Amino acid sequence: MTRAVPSAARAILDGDRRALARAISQVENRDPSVAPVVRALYSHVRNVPVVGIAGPLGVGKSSLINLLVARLRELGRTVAVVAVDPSSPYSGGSVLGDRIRFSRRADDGGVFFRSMASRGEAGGLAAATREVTRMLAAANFEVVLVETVGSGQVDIAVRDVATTSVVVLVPHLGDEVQTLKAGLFEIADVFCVNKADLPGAELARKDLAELVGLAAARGAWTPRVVSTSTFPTPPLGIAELWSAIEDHERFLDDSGQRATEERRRLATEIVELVRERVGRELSERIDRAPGLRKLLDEVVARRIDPRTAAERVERDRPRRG
Ligand SMILES: Nc1nc2c(ncn2[C@@H]2O[C@H](COP(=O)(O)OP(=O)(O)OP(=O)(O)O)[C@@H](O)[C@H]2O)c(=O)[nH]1
Ligand SMILES: [Mg+2]
Repeated sequence: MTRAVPSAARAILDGDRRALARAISQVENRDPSVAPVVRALYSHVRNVPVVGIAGPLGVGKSSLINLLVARLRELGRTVAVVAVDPSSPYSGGSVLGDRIRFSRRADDGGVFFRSMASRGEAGGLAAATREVTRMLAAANFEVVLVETVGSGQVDIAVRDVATTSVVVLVPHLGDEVQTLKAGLFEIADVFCVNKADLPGAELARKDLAELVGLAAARGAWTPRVVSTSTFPTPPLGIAELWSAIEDHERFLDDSGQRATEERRRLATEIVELVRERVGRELSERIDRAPGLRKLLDEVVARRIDPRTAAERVERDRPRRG
């Protein structure tokens, strides 16, 4: 079956940044009309490094990204940055929307910055972010950097998005060691001890290196530990940070893990897309469609329990496979 390539997809492939920005907004807003564009771009997506930069608030993720962008431009690579802001489940607003301080590099066509508000759950966010990173790859960016902030849940979803995950920490690891135990440790391919200009940085690096040594190697890759400082000038360790990321990318190719992990991520993405779509559809229908309303009435009257009702809803869905 052949389908016409939508003009927006053509424009994105041809490097039209406005078309790209518009399509990204549509993905961000879960606008279903972007589907033909996403579909048309898919076969043009190349396997580019997607580097997740995660870590607690204020450790210097944005500052590091700024310098990584500069480093990549020095190396002649084009780069796109996506910053994911977690929205507070209480206020519904974006907590950190105004805190990103990327320098704009407005006249450099080889760089693209974009922030995305995180609506919905971490899983749905990961799926949307992946769609966006693929658009960026189709638009010919050679490296994609993704900054995620704070909340453990969002950080952990980084593994469903990134090919290499960098976890940024700062000296005085007290609190962060707890964070590591809570799961950040498992997601890191590279640890970055930033603010190496502050006292205690060397100790922090050694502690981390020791922890990494103690942990069982994950698929034969031992996470690297790099120290950086973005401030005060001159910056330190940025080239080393990029080399560690590249080493991990090379490891993915040499070991065959790139393909295995991409398959796992795609499976997760499909599940999340179905979960999101089916969930949304059902939420809209549950108290409106006559059959479902009746079922809900029965549950309210305590004649059917919610679990049984859920099974019936599921049973009545058409199946496949
Ligand atoms: N001393 C020192 N301060 C730094 C360094 N890197 C960043 N900072 C400062 O740390 C603060 C936070 O930096 P950001 O780059 O915004 O950190 P972030 O992790 O992106 O912050 P959020 O996105 O809000 O989580 C700023 O005041 C920076 O100037 C560093 O290497 N040394
Ligand atoms: Mg930031």
